[in-house]
Amino acid sequence: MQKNRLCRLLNIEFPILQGGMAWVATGELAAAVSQSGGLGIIGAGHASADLIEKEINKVQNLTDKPFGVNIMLLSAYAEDIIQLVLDKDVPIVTTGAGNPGKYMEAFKEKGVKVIPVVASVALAKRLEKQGVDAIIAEGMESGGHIGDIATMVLIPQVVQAVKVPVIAAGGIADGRGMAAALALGAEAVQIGTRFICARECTAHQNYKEMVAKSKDRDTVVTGRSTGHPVRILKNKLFRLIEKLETENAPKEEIEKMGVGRLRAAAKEGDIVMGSVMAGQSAALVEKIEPAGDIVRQVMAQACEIMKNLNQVSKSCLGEKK
Ligand code: TUI
Repeated sequence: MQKNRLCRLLNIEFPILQGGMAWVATGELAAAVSQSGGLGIIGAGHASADLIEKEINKVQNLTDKPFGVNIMLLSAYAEDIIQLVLDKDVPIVTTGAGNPGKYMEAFKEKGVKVIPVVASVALAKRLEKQGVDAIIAEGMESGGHIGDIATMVLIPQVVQAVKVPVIAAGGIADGRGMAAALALGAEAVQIGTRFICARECTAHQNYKEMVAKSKDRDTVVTGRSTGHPVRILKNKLFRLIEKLETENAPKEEIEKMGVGRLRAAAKEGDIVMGSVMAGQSAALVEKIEPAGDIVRQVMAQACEIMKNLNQVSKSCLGEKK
């Protein structure tokens, strides 16, 4: 069967990218996803280049398949990570929380494929002009740092506005979400939250269990007042930040409250005062299972749905079966 445009661009088998989640998407998870035919992505987050170099080495030792690194542009180490990615011949970069425009030339010179995450149509258009290879359009259902438009309406608008392939992210955890995203015009999906519960994911067991047990109304958004909204699972940290926000505490005080909290949750298992970032799709995640099983299940379910929809459309048009 012919691969779609995005699979050809990235040289992967299935159009499924694993979200580059800071402190959660380490080399072990990225390697497992890439080895299964999707695209594994290491999340650099706020980590130093030394730490991320170790994660890149892990992936390069575990698989020959393509993989990526997500560069969080708000990080103080962003430029060090960019240099690292260039030095280590990482084939694909995704970026988050900013505009990667000024680094495009350096990436292009080395043949690195650049795929920014955007949360708006305007930025998607601007980045297409700057030569990005594809765009991840991320709806506000996502975990972590988010924009304010929902996936259902963001994807068709971005698809209409650009010619490069669009990857849908935000709220997608299974084949139903994938089929919906493809119906909206996306050529691939990025899945984050469900991969937190991959067996190979090195996030603390407490974090994984909190995601697996969560229900529809368990995620909340903090930091709207600081201009950096972040979706997390509700806990004591949320209640303290919420109190500061309602008291109109200074922005610096609210931001200080969040420093180091994601690492505490993901690495030390502090799910009480840690920042347990997760998307709304956490409610759809039920168990901890191998990353390869997740990739195969999502693909199989999406294909089954699309086959059934094809039947429905034929019967709507009055065609004989
Ligand atoms: O980046 C993410 N998700 C993240 S980053 C992160 S680490 C963090 N820790 C503490 C505070 C804040 C972040 C956790 N989750 N997703 C990709 C994403 N990018 N979502 C939204 C955006 C985005 C938002 C605004 C991209 C560009 C942008 O505007 C840039 C511009 O210049 O217009």
